[in-house]
Amino acid sequence: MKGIILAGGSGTRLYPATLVISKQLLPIYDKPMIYYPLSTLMLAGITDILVICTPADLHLFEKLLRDGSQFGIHISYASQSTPRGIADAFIVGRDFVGSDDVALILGDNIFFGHGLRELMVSAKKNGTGASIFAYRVSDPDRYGVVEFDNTGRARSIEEKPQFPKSHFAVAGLYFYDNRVLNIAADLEPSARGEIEITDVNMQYLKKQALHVQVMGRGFTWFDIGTHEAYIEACKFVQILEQRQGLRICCPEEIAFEMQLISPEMLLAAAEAASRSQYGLYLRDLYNIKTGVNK
Ligand code: TTP
Repeated sequence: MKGIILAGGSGTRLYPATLVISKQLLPIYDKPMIYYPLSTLMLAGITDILVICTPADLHLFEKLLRDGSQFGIHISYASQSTPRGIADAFIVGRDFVGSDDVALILGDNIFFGHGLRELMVSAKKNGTGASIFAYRVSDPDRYGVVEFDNTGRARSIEEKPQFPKSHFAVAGLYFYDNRVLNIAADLEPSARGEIEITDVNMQYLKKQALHVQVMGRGFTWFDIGTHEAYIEACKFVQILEQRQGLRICCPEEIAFEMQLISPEMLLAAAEAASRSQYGLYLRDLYNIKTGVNK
């Protein structure tokens, strides 16, 4: 399965912070925002990843993430000339996906919770169709909203409805079979001029091939569109990391735990960031895992 991180967009709600730099390059507490969706895909076991961003930001993403080999994965890049909509990921990324299945994650979405890896692995295993996740939010009208029937199956999905039929928003992490390429290619833009991921999901729903799993209250999902959401996400990561002394969504650590990189590569990453707390964390990890501090 291939993975796509959609990290374009204009970030207008975060102006002027995002006037000259991509939202997904802003730090969430101790690391760039894009590390979080990248870590999520890595936890799902996806090692071939396409980053889609604006043409202006391309060189910055390449500078930050390089070819991915430092994380034991392969990262390639494509640019989206205008923010045509989330489903555009499958038009821009068509050649990259080829004949594979594909997972898409939005570059400004953070997922955290015990059991996330298992949830994603089961979504990946679903085989044909699409697997998406619903999360209860207090403001569903800002999202794609899923309505469930009384057996727990999705009955409808509506994009930003004025009168939402439930509190369950569709989160920005989607697993699709290869049919998504043709579904996206045939979409017409919506009234707001975007090709909508909700229209993709509705096609799967019509084919009775849409699996919607609810992420319960043990999970955290942030969608960083506004200044308030931005600072909340920063605070969340800070509180969690300071309380536990463990970092979350640290791609070097995930790569090491998943045996994608060697202890020597972990040490090299620690040395490259040696003057920061992040670097010290990687160094401690190396010491513990290689028995230096047993
Ligand atoms: P949005 O939050 O819909 O848009 P945005 O990030 O550009 O922000 P604003 O509304 O403030 O202008 O996008 C959600 C995510 O998807 C975000 O990570 C950007 C990305 N995206 C693209 O890369 N291309 C697109 O065409 C769209 C619509 C979004």
